[in-house]
Amino acid sequence: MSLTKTVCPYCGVGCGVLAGADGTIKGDPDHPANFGRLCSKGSALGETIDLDGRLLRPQIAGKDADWDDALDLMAEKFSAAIRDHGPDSVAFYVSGQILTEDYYIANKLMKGFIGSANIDTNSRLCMASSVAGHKRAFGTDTVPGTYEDLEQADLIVLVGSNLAWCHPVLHQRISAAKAARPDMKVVNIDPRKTATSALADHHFRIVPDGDIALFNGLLAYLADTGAVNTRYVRDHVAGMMSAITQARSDTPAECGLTQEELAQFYQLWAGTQKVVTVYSQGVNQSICGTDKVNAILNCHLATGRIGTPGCGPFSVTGQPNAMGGREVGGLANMLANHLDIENPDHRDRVQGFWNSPTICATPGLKAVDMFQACADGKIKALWVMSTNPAVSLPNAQDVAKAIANVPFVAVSDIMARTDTGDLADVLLPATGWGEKDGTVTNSERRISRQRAFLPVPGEARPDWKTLCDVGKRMGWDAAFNFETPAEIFAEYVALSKATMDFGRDLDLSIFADVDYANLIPTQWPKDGKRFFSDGRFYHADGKARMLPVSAPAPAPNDTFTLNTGRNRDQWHTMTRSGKAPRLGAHLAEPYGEIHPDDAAKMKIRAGDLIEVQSRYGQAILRALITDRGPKGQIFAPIHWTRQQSSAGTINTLIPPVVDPFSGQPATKNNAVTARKYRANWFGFAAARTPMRADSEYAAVARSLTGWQGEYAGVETPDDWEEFARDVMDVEGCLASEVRDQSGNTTRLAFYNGDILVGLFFASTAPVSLARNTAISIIGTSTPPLQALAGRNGADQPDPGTTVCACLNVGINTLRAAIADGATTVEALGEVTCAGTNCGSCKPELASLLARLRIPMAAE
Ligand SMILES: Nc1nc2c(c(=O)[nH]1)N[C@H]1C(S)=C(S)[C@@H](COP(=O)(O)OP(=O)(O)OC[C@H]3O[C@@H](n4cnc5c(=O)[nH]c(N)nc54)[C@H](O)[C@@H]3O)O[C@H]1N2
Ligand SMILES: Nc1nc2c(c(=O)[nH]1)N[C@H]1C(S)=C(S)[C@@H](COP(=O)(O)OP(=O)(O)OC[C@H]3O[C@@H](n4cnc5c(=O)[nH]c(N)nc54)[C@H](O)[C@@H]3O)O[C@H]1N2
Ligand code: SF4
Ligand SMILES: [Mo]
Repeated sequence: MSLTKTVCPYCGVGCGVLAGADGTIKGDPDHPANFGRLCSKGSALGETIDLDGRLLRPQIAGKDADWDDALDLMAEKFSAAIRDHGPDSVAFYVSGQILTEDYYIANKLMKGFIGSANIDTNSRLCMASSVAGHKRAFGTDTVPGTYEDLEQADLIVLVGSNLAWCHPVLHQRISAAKAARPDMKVVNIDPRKTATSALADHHFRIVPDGDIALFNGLLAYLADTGAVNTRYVRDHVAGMMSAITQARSDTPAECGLTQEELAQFYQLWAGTQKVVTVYSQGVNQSICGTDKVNAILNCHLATGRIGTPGCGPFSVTGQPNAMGGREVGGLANMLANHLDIENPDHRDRVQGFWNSPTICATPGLKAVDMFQACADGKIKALWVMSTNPAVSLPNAQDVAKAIANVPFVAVSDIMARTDTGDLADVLLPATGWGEKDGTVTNSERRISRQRAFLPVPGEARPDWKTLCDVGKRMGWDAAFNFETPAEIFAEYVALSKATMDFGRDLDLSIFADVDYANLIPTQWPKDGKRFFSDGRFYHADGKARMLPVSAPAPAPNDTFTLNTGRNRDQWHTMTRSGKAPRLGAHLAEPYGEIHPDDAAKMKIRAGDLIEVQSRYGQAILRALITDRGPKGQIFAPIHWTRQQSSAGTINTLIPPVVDPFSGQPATKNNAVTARKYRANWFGFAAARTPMRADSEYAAVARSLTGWQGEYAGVETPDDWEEFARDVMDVEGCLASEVRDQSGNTTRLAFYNGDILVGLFFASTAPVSLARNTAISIIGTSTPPLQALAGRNGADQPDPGTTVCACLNVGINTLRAAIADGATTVEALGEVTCAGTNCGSCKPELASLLARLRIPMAAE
């Protein structure tokens, strides 16, 4: 079958994918981001394109509706709000996961026609501090790095980045480069030891938000040891002395590294010309995120380590089109094509080009403020597109209430049920990945085509089309009269040409007259052109700026710090990755990583639950006792929503506190309290059909044979069979039950004929059961006694929690292989197949080996 060239819809690496309508997914060997590689999420894309759970028709007030009615209602409600309350009474909240063409239209409609800048994006939660830091230092939001720099560097410093899980193909490229050039050094700066630390020569356990103290210390060291490139600074940089003076007033040791570690890091950095500093959410998502960015940029500018191969700061973008959104002006404080809202010449030019009746003159509401305005009743009509703010914004519980408080809410999504969609007056079905066409820009400014390879399901429509249809119905026919994404792209490129004389970095002229259908992945401004190689920046004097920044006073916290982030195999709020059973199997529940000493103090044992609280809300999480993180810190993933869990939405705990320059929320370092959740019962269920996450603690997930669920509570249900029937769909099925004599455990098996369709285990202690075995016998005719013993017919060993998601290899299988003598990741792969497909689990295989490997006689 013929395969279509497209790009992966997940992370900002932007890997090329060859995809077929039958679900075939392969890495595109010709794509310069991945040269054929894919990670576990990319490899499992074929499992997420089914129509299960999709929104296939518009809905008004929860009922199926015609597109015409939905669009008329949209135009009517938005127009009425603007007429009665002014343009700033409406808002769009969009996403780094829409295409550039969607983004361009949303921005044009809001900024040029409605005349407000109240359009912001989830990139505010993601990249805003990098944008602000770049603008302060370079005069524009340029990401100068390329992926090849990562392979050419002699030192890569990964700051606040779990690249192994979050940008796995870049991680693979770095590990391949390091294997080929063992002298290459990698340093990882993160309060936690992560899968990424395994690749690093040094993991430096920084205290939360210690980054400015660390990099200011580095700047002072560079100045003190004569490592500053004085010629470069004289010609190309302003502000160095004040930055150094400020840096000297900080105490590096406050960052948590020992004097030896500081000396090691500073010597390595100062002594290596080719340094790339990669940074991500541990830097951006902070109360001082913008200053952290500038603390890093200061060191690169002071040494002239920017604009040459193998050198430079590199903010890696999270979402597939985070970069495209920045380019088209998706943020509330930017205008299209890297132009400035505050600059009247820029505004006039864009307005003239759009031939629009108006143009916003001041920045609009940034995400957190936008939802506060919703809560305050200032927003009368809101359109959310391709993002799930009721889960992903801080203080998520109140954000959900704020959305519910808006008189008219429209949500464009591909899924029928999301926590945000559940609050909408109108649901607008969007075509998803594989069904839609357009462009995205990856972390290295490479624009690639997403191409459709699937039929459009139901009545779904591309987001750009829905936006145009609403624009036309609001009275702006000519401006939104687009028939194809190619026409929109052409206008976007033309706008870049029409504004080139402003001398901005964003130059799309190579895309003029491009063959859109056959566009090959291309970097702007031009493949091979390097930004800042001539030492020219975008401030009026052509120089870059070093900024004086100072470390925040260490926040006294005698309770716990809550750190949040990502899992290897899930994507954000799981609306897509949650569909793939083998991805769900990696970590199937909302969990909190807690240090063994803290757990011991709180009498928490493996399998127990912890209750985490802040003044904003609470969550209940499975305790994952590990010394990966420091004492006093709990790390929890961001993925669980109210759809799959009853108490796992982590943002209910996070305060809506933001960086003062970027407005980006600080979601990595917040004070919480924690204690053991005193559950009186625990339950586990496996079934063929979906389950309900319904009890004080509950989490459901796809399994290889259907669904699985974990339950717990304080109040013990009176009747276990009734409870099990309530959370599982086993109507009309017969139940077999086993209780132990003490009454502490109850086991129920449900049969449809002789087919086992559901299993439920309840206990007064955490259910200790080989989950994978229970799951594996669902749908078989395993007889009741065996089924209730949690064993399969053949008495096969339990493979344990999945480590390799692609080939479904469990931890017990790996342990056995190590016990049998496997000593390398390759050997494990040969024996068990683990890690031999996408390779995303290799860091975990390596750390498992490090822990369990039998020492050789010579060691
Ligand atoms: N598997 C997977 N991959 C993804 C995503 C996903 O959902 N799942 N999402 C994508 C998106 S949108 C994004 S933005 C990226 C995010 O990619 P990353 O930023 O790499 O991921 P996170 O897990 O959010 O956070 C990274 C690390 O920051 C550390 N950290 C916390 N506080 C500090 C601090 O004060 N200083 C330092 N130095 N480090 C700190 C955390 O311990 C964590 O390990 O991932 C992208 N890739
Ligand atoms: N505490 C904490 N909070 C965080 C973070 C953190 O590290 N810690 N990270 C933040 C970051 S970096 C990010 S990027 C955000 C991510 O958070 P969100 O953007 O809220 O998460 P997603 O699940 O990616 O939401 C995307 C939605 O778009 C839908 N969708 C998919 N494709 C399409 C399409 O083509 N069209 C339309 N209309 N809809 C589509 C999906 O079904 C889904 O509902 O979370 C942020 N929140
Ligand atoms: S690294 Fe993985 S998730 Fe990111 S673009 Fe590549 S295949 Fe997709
Ligand atoms: Mo992100």
